[in-house]
Amino acid sequence: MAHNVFADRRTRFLDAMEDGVAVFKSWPVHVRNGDVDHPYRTNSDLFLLTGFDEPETMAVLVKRGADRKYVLFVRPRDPEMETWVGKRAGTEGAIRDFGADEAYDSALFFDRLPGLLTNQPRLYLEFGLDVAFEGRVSLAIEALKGEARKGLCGPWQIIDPRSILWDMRVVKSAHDVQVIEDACAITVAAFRAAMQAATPGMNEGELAAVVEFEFRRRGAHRVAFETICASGANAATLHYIRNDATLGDGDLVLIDAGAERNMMSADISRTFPTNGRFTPLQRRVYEWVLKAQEAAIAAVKPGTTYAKVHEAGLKVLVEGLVDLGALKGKPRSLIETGAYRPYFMHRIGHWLGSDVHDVGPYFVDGASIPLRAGMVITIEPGLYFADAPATPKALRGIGIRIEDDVLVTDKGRRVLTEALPKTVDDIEALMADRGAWWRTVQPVTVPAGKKAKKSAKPEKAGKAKKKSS
Ligand SMILES: [Mn+2]
Repeated sequence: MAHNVFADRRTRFLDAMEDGVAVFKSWPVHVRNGDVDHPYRTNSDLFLLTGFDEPETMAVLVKRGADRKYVLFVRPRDPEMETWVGKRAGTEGAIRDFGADEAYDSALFFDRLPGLLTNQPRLYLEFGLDVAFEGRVSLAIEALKGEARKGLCGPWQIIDPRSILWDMRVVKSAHDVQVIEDACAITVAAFRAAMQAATPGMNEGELAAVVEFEFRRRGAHRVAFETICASGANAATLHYIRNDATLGDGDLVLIDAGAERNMMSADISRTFPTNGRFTPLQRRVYEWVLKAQEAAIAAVKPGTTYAKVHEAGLKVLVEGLVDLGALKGKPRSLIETGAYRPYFMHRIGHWLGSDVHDVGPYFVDGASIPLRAGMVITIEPGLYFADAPATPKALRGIGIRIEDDVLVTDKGRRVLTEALPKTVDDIEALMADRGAWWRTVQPVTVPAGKKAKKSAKPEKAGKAKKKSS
């Protein structure tokens, strides 16, 4: 069933492309240090069209009228390497499990490329990503043109397939939405845990680890992005990932995190008091951000624009800044002059999907694009008061962002992350039994009985050995 999803996407892509050849390449493995690599994650476009997540992969789609072909170039089976780093699909697996019409060893890609490109009118290739690879491909095309007297020619046009894929990806299928909802459910559970685990004196990194612990045991394959866990004034750094300060009593902590599952992301932010109770001033600031978020979410519906959603949130934030004494003047002119920017310096949100900041246009010909059912957008207003001389004294060290993931529906919107508390009262209620998470944490993904039996065997064998020696 799962593979039909990828076959469907290939069909949609092939329907949209003109006659020619499309080549997609996996990302390279990146060295971290010495012989340690960064965790591997392949190119989202390649994955969405193939479901194949191994490195050193090229996917080729060929179209000539109704004639279509799907070729995968993959790492060959290698028993020794597989012993060290895990199973490979190999060429047989690429055909049997991933639906390729033909499959070859990836080392043969440049041998086979001229044959694939010969007399094709155009090549679809993502460029600007791997210039060495793209350079070799263009040399292969040039070499074919040198064979013109033999009747061979390479494609005259190179088109970036993202011209098709961005449109395909920005409107989610029912299946895409379901996978995003899985990632959202995991992320909601992790944030609940963090709220119930937080206590002053903890380290930001420890709290971030609670979030990521919940991600993994609930089925996330990785984080969608580095977890941000920023207490006090650290929250004024939008993408703070040092996560090494101590949570101060009376401080707020801002967590912005998302699980990735089956190559789809969630992205949530919540800000809450480390000790479970907002101060009156924190509550005031928080409720302005929440009001702005609610206004922006309420603006989400088909036919409206991204810009209008942004403006709906911005208007409330600026009213808040005036109410809080951070700005003086009429909200309208403060928006026109951009006077609010020291306290709110980003946009209201972004597309969400396989990439956390998902692909897809926001503007076409300078005009903000209309929202369509199936789009998923994050709504994440914030107010940030850095610990700086220009910031009103009382507000310094307060940084608040509230972020939810919102699906545009036929009639309006559905907040995919609405199960997570976000009013002051609901957060305080959830945190009332401070540190409860540490006392109640139980395994959720491992069926305890089965696993315990297995691991008991070698233990017994070990004991027996000890006795006999
Ligand atoms: Mn976000």
